[in-house]
Amino acid sequence: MPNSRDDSTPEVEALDRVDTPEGAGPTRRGFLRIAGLAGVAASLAPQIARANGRIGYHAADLSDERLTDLYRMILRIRWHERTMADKMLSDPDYRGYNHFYAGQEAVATGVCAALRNDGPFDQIDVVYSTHRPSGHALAKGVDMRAMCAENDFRATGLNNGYGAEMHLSDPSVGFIGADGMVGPGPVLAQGSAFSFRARGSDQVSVVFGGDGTYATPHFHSTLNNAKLLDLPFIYVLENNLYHQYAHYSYSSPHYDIADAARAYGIPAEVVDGQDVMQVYNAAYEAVERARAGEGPTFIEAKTYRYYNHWGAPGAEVGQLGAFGYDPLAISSFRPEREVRNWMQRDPVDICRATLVDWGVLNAEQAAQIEEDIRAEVDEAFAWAMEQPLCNPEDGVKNVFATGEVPARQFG
Ligand SMILES: Cc1ncc(C[n+]2csc(CCOP(=O)(O)OP(=O)(O)O)c2C)c(N)n1
Ligand SMILES: [Mg+2]
Repeated sequence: MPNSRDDSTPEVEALDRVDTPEGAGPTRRGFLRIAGLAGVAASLAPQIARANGRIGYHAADLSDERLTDLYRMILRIRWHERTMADKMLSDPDYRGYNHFYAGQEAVATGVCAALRNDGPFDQIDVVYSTHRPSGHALAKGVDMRAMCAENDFRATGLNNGYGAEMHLSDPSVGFIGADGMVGPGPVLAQGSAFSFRARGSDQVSVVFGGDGTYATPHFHSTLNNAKLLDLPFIYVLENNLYHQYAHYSYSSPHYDIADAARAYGIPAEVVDGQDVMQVYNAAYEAVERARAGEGPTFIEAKTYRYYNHWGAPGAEVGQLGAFGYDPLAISSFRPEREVRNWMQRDPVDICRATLVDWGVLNAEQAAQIEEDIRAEVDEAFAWAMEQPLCNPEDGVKNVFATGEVPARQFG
């Protein structure tokens, strides 16, 4: 997978638009060609991706404990996703749903590892998430038990069962929240960055967004403003190739969406989103830049989701990922071989191989850590399932203000 915007690759050529009788746009054949080439690019990439030559290899300076924490976090997200998918498929009483993040774990883990996640609210860094929030939430430090309970609408959940997956929020750890709307997230995140600047704080505001956010007006106005004001802002674009069921070439003329950020004068890096070290390296430099008052950074992580857009169609209990035709797909579907090809460059495997190669862990220790994390995830789900359900009649609570509200508009 090319890391440089200057690379002239077959993949870039594959994105060339083909004129059709309906007008300019990629043909179905073109779509399959792109998808196939993306798979080829993934399989040609080295098993342990090297750092981008333009950024430092900061992950090498992390302590063994912190490196092991990266591995733990990737596994925590992975087994949360797998367990939840299995529950959706097998437990008729389970009400939770998710846009699964499996396959993308190294992105959230690498970014959040470079942030300040502990301390008072007016000193920690903040993260604005998307409709695919569970990995971002865990990586930022949200309690897994509370999140599991929330996702099943339990009264003792993270947000008292009112929010569930697309409205998860925990400001105490700087996880401002999930966002079911595709687009506005960056505008809000930029607002936080503006307030940090106004207060003279060295906090950093991060927004995660998918490739689908490119075509929204918010993407462009945010990047323009963030650069004009040189805000402490980081846009992490997780390019998992698809928005819902359409390949991103249907809505973006760029092979690297990072090129669009460069046009706004923002330093932008394209990283291998399957390699947590590479994501961390880019995030580290972005955070340094923001804290030094040198403005925003754009990071595009090339990655892939193993499940379908939403829920668990096409998945089977005990099996990672979803294959075959997605009955929810309305426009196109992804080739099964593309899914399998990306799974060969799995973020768990890449992180484990790196840590074993660096002598941080041996294979037995790595296996034991995975076993411990699986027990932690099972325990979190078991706890959540014992929590009281919230009352339907409480549904409108916290929607309207109660008591007397003084008019403030004119004074
Ligand atoms: C304003 C708005 N339009 C449409 C949708 C429906 N929708 C939900 S997710 C999604 C695609 C998002 O794709 P991307 O940004 O690439 O994120 P990914 O799902 O790949 O993580 C769409 C169109 C929405 N949630 N909000
Ligand atoms: Mg996407």
